[in-house]
Amino acid sequence: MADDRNGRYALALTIATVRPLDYRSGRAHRAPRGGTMREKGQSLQSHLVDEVTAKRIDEGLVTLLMDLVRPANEISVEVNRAGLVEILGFAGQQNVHGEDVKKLDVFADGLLVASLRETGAACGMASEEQEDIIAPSKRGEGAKYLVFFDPLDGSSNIDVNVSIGTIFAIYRRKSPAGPASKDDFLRKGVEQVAAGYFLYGTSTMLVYTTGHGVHAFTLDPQMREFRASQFDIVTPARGAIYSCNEGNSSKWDAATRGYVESVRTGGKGRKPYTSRYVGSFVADFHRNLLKGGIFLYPGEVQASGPPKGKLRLMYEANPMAMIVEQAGGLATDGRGRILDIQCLDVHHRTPLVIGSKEDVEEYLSFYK
Ligand code: AFP
Repeated sequence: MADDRNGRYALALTIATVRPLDYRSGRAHRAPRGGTMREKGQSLQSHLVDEVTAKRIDEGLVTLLMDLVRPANEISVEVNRAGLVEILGFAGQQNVHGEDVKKLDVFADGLLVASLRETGAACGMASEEQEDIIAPSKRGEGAKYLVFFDPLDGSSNIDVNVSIGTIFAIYRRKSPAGPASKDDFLRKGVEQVAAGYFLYGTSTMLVYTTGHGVHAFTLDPQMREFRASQFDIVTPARGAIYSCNEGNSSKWDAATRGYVESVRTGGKGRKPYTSRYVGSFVADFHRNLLKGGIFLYPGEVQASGPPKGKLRLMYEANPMAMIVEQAGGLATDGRGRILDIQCLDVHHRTPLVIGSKEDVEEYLSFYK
């Protein structure tokens, strides 16, 4: 942890030196052997330091992840206060204190960008909220990583108090220096070095992967600290849940309609699947990751060319595809692996079918 070009690793350095107390027992954590101690209740910072010690990630990635964690912590507070907007004022207006009130998704975007620019851990950013690539701060120009994020996915659910989330994907730059180039952003998901999401639900959770398993951390609302709740998540090989907006079924291709009909009605000695659709991708994905099942946002059939998807490749489909594959599942656009799609534009859209391995394989069998 000695290399500290921009003084950015002070936090990780402190954590490496002072071992935190165990969350439940109050005992100090044992020094990790080979940096692989993974215990429920371990703080996120402590876990990330262990990952660096085990050489699974580097300090630059720790800084970047913590740059996402800090705003997510604040977003979580604001999401909980969202109902008060009714009382305190609406977007574009002033609240009772005479301050401008921003829409929550714009507010979340601003927090993430400011955090990433402050430490200079990213050489570029792309956000669902902004049309253009976001330039780094001066100190970020030498950073190794660039990041995509959807600051508040499912934001149409804010007004009705339903779970929403922040999704992120991190790539290593290809250009040698300076702000990330356009080519640094036009990548395949298979090149992601890390991906994850924050779920603002009954608890706030972080689920992430750096290609070494999928780990979940839950925010302690008192301490405002993320604590490990599950390491090495494995998604069931088959589920009994299907998640899709069936109101769109007339726009789907025959294979997709046939598949959804088969899981909806059962048959072949199998019970019908349960339908569960929140309309917040993070919430639908998280439930299916833990319980097993399949999420579908198929493309709309066009007069010519491939079906047109709604979800965004770089900050919805790819990060979740990396997580699901790490957990033993699959993600496809109906024609191939999501992670192999070449991004053509930072806001590229794709059809997406994602979830338990056997369920996604069965979906694909309807194309044969
Ligand atoms: P919003 O962020 O506009 O609410 O969109 C959410 C989303 O991108 C994704 O989170 C949902 O799975 C999907 O769209 C829901 O789309 P439908 O409302 O068309 O079912």
